[in-house]
Amino acid sequence: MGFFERNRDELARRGVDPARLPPGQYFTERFPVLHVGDVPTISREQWTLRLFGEVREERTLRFDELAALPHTDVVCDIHCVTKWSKFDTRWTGVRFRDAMALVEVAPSVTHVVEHAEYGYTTNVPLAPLLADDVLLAWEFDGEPLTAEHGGPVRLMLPSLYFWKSAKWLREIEFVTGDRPGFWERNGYHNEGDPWREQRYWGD
Ligand SMILES: Nc1nc2c(c(=O)[nH]1)N[C@H]1C(S)=C(S)[C@@H](COP(=O)(O)O)O[C@H]1N2
Ligand SMILES: [Mo]
Repeated sequence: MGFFERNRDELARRGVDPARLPPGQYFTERFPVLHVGDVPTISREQWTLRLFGEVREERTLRFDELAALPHTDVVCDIHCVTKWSKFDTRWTGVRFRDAMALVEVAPSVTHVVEHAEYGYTTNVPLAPLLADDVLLAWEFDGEPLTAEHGGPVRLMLPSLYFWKSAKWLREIEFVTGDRPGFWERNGYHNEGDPWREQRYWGD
């Protein structure tokens, strides 16, 4: 029996339904740190988030303004394209759609580009971002999000592979038409649905 089968068996032994694991994934209790480049250290006081693009009037929020919006806890499973999944992760933040409501987005908008520190970008259609469990998150497991996991604020979009959840989020751009981001231009699948195993170009 191979590693992936043993891993699924282990999950079942723990009373977790192995059907929660997308194809080709294994579960881990660790929380790997994955990104390109250095970890930026930016304080909550220095941090801002700009909402721009095809909106009536763009806005830039400070951390305290974001944190003053109604916020919520989400418990979700996360799936990295490098094949690890982590179950029942708990995040605190503002729902993406509540932040989006602060700017009047043009009806023509179809996609969003997340812009992070050091120029990391990732593209997502608007529809999956409007789900209940999509957050601009600043806490993990009840603690401030550490710099290595994307603090002060990261996007949390559990329905797609984890590279679509930008750490060190700084700008949200609303666009009409798709515009592939960093990994999407460098070999990763444009859509990135873990249940369809959309890892790389051509999958
Ligand atoms: N800004 C930025 N966000 C990023 C990345 C990155 O390189 N830069 N990597 C992505 C990838 S590939 C993964 S798997 C997750 C990893 O998040 P973690 O380090 O908190 O586990 O962050 C995503 N967000
Ligand atoms: Mo990843």
